[in-house]
Amino acid sequence: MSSHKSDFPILSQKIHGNPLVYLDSSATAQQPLVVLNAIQQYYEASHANVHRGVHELSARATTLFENTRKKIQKMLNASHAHEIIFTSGTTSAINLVANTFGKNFKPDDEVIISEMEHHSNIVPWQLLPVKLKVIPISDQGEIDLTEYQKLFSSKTKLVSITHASNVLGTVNPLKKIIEIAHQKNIPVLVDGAQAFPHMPVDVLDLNCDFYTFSAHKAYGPTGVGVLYGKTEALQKLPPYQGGGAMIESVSFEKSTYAPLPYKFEAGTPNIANVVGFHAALEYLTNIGMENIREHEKKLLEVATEKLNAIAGLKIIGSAKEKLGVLSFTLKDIHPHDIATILDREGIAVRAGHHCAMPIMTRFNIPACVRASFGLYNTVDDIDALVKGIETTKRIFHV
Ligand code: ALA
Repeated sequence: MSSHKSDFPILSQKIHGNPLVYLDSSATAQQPLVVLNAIQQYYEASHANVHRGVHELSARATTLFENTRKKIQKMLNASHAHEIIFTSGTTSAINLVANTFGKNFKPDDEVIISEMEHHSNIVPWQLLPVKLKVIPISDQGEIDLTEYQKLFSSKTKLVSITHASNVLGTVNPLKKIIEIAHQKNIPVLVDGAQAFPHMPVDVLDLNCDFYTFSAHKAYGPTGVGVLYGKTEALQKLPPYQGGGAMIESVSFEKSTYAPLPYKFEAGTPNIANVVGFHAALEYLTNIGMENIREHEKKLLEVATEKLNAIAGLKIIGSAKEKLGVLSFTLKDIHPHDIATILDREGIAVRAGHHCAMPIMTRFNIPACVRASFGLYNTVDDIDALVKGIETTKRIFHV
């Protein structure tokens, strides 16, 4: 895959006098110029509220907004456009399901999650009267499928699991996980925030009941997320937030609700950013999700080899199927110190618990450094990271 760095204006700058090396795409990815242009053009030529007006601008805005829904349907291979619900992000999509599907949970009901979940697939369930059953992970950072099967009981209501870990990079064997749950008539929600931007996703092939992801990790703008749900799964859910656009009729005695997807899209949506997201999705499909996956696999291979060769550096997570995510510790140097020194070299990585504290507990570390790759990264970026780590070692005399 040829380098796409020059498509991203933000990446051409210097940080502390050094060329920016952006290795924090798991936190948020950068936007290609086509996305920035699409948002500006939308505001310059087509902005109006959607689904409300008969005037030309409203019709234009509605078409652009709905085009993004159709594009997502196509990319996910979903059966219908109405199965794509716009939210403000993955977190709000999971909260939507928790607060509707979980509305009638009883305190001894159970939701199965895994030990590698991000906080946004832990805390929404903890706000409900429900018990969490946790699938353990191995030292390599892989789901234990035998233990998973043992967690089902007559109280199990849902399996809610990440497609890929934001810390370990592990890509979970979702088809198997979903098949096992379905054999027991239990629906499955997938947190796809990390996976969607980095690999092809086919919800029909996976056969998941719900799939969630965020635009900003997929080279789109912030403030937009997606909840995909099978029609029959979404139809069973009560409305979430009340307001304009989600109703069919309103009186003081009784209101009735709009059909899918609008039933779950109360209020004015994030129109401009949904429109901008279309440009990001076009950009991704023009490059090809398979090509992106291959490119990032190669980067991961090179980075794993080079980082493993650094004395005192320990990589956290060595699953067979991984995304371009490399978390590590370096002797007993605090991850924030490492990230601060790397930043002085122009290298942006994330340090801390990565909003996944239970993973830190599992690997018995307080925190770690994470380098995460996007489609714009190159082997030169990995060399810069290695050089930055060597500088850190020199400063700390380790
Ligand atoms: N989930 C985001 C991350 O992993 C915030 O950094």
